Amino acid sequence: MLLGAATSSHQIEGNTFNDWTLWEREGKAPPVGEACNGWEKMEEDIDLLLKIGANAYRFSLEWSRIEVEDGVFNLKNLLRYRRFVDALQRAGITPILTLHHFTNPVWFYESGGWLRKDAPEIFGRYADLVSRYFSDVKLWITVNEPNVYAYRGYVAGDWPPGERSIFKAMKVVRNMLRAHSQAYAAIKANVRRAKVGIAHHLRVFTPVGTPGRIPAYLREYLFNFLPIYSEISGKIPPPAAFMESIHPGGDFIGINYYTRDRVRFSLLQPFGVEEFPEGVWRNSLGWEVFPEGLYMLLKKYNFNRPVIITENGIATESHEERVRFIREHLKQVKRAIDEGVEVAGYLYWSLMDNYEWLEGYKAKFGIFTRDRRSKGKLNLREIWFSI
Ligand code: IFM
Repeated sequence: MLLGAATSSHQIEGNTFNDWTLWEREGKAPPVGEACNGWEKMEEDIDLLLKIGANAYRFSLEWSRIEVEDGVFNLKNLLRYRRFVDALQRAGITPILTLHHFTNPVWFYESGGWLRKDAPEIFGRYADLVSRYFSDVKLWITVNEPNVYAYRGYVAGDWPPGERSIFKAMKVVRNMLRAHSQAYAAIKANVRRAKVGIAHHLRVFTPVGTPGRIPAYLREYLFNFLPIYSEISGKIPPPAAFMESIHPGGDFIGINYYTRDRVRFSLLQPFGVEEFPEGVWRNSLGWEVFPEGLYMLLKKYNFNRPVIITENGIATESHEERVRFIREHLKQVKRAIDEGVEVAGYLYWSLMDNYEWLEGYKAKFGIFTRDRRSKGKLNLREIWFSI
């Protein structure tokens, strides 16, 4: 079984230049600055992984470093990731490469981004180039959390590009699924043994009272079911498309799991309103911690394939609480395994405290932390012990 941790490029590398940089410069998000100095010190992360006994590491390639202009690739930067993958493999750690984790090159963003008609082909070209250089990497994630990306950027509007249109959000989901399909085909053509999937953010939606079933069902359908069903079946259902065919994929099911929403019916909000009862275990961002939800989702969304828990983590200042969180979730993983679900991996989010988007550096998801004042010198806040 793959056991390890996950990160993403913008959240740890520092000094990135992409659409989030523009968002930060407009004062709409805290500045990422040097983050964890990961671009300079990636290899140090291997020591951290070895320290926790990890045999796998999920991280993302920063598209904006690789495709610096439309169709112009910076091979020097690509080879920097190549060296890192070599070092991981020498250390006996399986790399799991993510091609898109929320951030986009500025040229892509400014020309329409994921609303561009040709966005899937553009992404497919990037996936094709990258996979030629990593033909020995077995595990690939094309896109991370297309549902969250589309919701935050195109419905809530608090992430770039700050749109508020369900119609556009559906177009973005459709394009990301098409892009996944293009990338899937490119990677499979270049990497003989590749296993390719999407990292889906799944949530448990619990209705409050009988009328709450309606908005809970709507959320379940759009947020959980639509992207994962499209990936597995190769058909994108309404309202994102009318059973449009894409490449059926999902060599494994990637699940990112954090929380559940309790949903109450509202006449004013088709998706209902969330309830926050007292006395519930919550992380430092106020998200409910509900370990049993992982079991429920593993049972419901395994599609009789191997599942990799591509993210699961807690924002907390307390080491003890993090250990308790991991233990409780692993118990639920075991429960699902005992009932026949094939769980091929568990990756804790995150290896180290990092840039949590709008929350900046306030949310502490890390097993380790970095003392940012000393320019990324490691300060080992170690909480991992035998779980
Ligand atoms: O930090 C994020 C990550 O980028 C995507 N999944 C959820 C994490 C915690 O919010």
